[in-house]
Amino acid sequence: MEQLKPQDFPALKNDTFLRAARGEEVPAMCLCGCMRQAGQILAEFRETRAAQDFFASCRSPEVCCELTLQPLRRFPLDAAIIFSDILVIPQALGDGDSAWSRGGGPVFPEPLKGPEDLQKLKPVVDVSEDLGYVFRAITLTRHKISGRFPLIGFTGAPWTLMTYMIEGGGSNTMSKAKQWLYQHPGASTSCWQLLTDVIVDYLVGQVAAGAQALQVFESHAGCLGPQQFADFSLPYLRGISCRVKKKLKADGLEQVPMIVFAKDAHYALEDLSQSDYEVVGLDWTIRPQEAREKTGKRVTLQGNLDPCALYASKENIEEMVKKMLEAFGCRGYIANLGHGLYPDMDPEHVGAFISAVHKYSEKKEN
Ligand code: 1CP
Repeated sequence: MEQLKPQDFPALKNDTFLRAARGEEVPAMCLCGCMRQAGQILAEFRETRAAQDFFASCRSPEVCCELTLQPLRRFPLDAAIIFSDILVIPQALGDGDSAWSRGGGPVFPEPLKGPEDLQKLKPVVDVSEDLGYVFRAITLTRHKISGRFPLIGFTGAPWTLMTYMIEGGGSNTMSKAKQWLYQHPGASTSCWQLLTDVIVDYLVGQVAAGAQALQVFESHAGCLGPQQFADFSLPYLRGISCRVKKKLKADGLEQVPMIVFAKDAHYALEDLSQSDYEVVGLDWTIRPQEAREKTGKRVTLQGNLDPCALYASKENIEEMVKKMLEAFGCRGYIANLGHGLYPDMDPEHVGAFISAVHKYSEKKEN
């Protein structure tokens, strides 16, 4: 396979997503299928994925490119999100090849047990060496997209990544990770600083490779309260957006819109809308009006249909989409789900969601 270079990309023909992200007027409401596991509902995706283990898929630019494009072949979406995972960063900090494996979900067989285990992590990650496979996947995919829609890169935020590194996988309570907040605040801070440094280089590297927007997932914000979020998450989210923007400028790269999604952190929406992100993602547990009141006109909002609404009949899905679009209005809004899809969801119901967005957004004035 020839090595494509991150230059001479085909001209972008559909910039609806990028314009909506920047709060500009768009001809119709924009729709982005960019939540985790979007492809899992498709037979072709499951087939491609089954051919190798999860992280082997992430390391193959050709496989990532194919998995990124499969949902876009089925559905008329306005943006693609690169196939990868937030867990590639903890993996790069650990012992590379064997640190993570997957059964029902990602597993870290030797999670951090106490502050002394931080010594086991690499003190510096060279992103072009340790995460260069993601950059190559982005470059290849951007070329293959041929300008039909923009490509979004992403990362996990420090707190969310640290929960996986301490819990060793998913957890309902995050009690082991939260124990660190109370018992080892200094070590927690060192860990977040290390993660933030890697994340900043990683995001800038994604833009250099061809990413046209960036999303930061703080998926485990919900187990922090308002004060803990203010102390342990927000400063790092702000550090990431501010440092990425500065570094893009210093490196002569284009500025790209940045999206922050802090699941269940409604109490922080006002702060998040003042954190140098152009877009704030919403889960489904907040009313659109309330989210607008808290964020004003400062940012574009993205979301927020309950993914489980896709288990409803197609008629009901259409009705729910109509209500959601009326509540958010067209300007400064990107239609999406409030979180990822589940593998047992019917692709036809995803199609009904997307058709409903097109039907009702095209009718509306901005
Ligand atoms: O939809 C896509 O395929 C886009 C690529 C993508 C993204 C944006 C994947 C592929 N993962 C992610 C982000 C991600 N990964 C998040 C943030 C978004 C969110 O809150 O959902 C998180 C928390 C993860 C961690 C992760 N990866 C989990 C959850 C574990 C837990 O219990 O907490 C799981 C199950 C995965 C595996 C995974 N990543 C991606 C896919 C398609 C899958 C499913 C497994 C597979 O394909 O075999």
